[in-house]
Amino acid sequence: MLTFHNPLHQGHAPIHEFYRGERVPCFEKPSRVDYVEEALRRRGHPLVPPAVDSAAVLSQIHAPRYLAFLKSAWQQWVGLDPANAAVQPFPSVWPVRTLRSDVEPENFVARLGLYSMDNGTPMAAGTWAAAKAGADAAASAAAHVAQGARAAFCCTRPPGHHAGPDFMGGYCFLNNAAVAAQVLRTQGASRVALLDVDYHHGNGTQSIFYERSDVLFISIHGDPRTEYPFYLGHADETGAGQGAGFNLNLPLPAGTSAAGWFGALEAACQRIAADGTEALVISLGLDAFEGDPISRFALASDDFTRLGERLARLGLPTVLVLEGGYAAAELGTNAVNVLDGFEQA
Ligand code: OKP
Ligand code: ZN
Repeated sequence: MLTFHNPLHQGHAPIHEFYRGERVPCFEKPSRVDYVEEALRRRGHPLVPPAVDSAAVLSQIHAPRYLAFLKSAWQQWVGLDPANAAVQPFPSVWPVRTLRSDVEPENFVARLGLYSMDNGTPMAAGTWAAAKAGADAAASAAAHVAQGARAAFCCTRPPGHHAGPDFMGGYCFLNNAAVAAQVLRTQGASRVALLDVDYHHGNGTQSIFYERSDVLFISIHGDPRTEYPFYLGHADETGAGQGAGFNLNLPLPAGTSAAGWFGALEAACQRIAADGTEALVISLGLDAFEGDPISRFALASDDFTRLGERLARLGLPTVLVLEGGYAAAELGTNAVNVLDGFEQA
């Protein structure tokens, strides 16, 4: 399967994040994608760089002031003090209920909080360039499928599905899967389904499409009552306005077995098949893997082959976009198992 890779991902290399109140090495690290690229080459999947500039579609997905902030955030940070070049910025204050988010503060860390949902999304010097090239790769994969390819893979980091209209979060800055869905829509598919199989609910993607009926969002994920992102992803979130009925959350308890997980996948696939869907985007997180260090589902590597087979049986033009998955050494095998299962079905 043709893979659009992100040639700039290594420039996004923050050193640490906070975990249980302590600073720990980042789980979302460059070697993740290095492992996937190595497995793609070994198993015969061609890799090409992005061919499309996603700037126009990004402004259909994200708010202008958020994009403007993200683009220049690192320069703003280092402009405060040249020594900041060796320091990661973290937000420490957020405009929650009753506080105003319409006025951009002049203080950098306050602006960072305005545009963040958590303190778990560290930045580095190359973050904007890496995130933008990833969105370009997602747009490229979608354009390739819109032009008639059966499927394409976007192999990128940082991931995207927690990034909402105007905020970053959960290691995500730009919503690559939303970009892919939007490109499919504007290039001919009148109804797109976006299925998110990452362990964590794709809150950003849900919010981007919550009032739209042209993009059906479905997510299988750890129950937000106990799992990140905690504040979205419940079964009673079914869409609003024009989008009423076009959002389907399938939360599962932490510890759910592979059999339980595939039951939810079957429900998701039946809804996609019943919906007049013309094109499919998969938010391909691989952290439902039994060996994932921060997640609690139990898929084995072979189960990812079965996932690919089931997705292929939907018979739809399909864009797969890499999201999470933190068992880095197994990530290549698990990701390429999905692609091979898809192609062999
Ligand atoms: C991103 B994706 C706390 C550590 C946990 C949230 C997990 C983000 C997962 N700072 N951070 O959906 O794989
Ligand atoms: Zn995840």
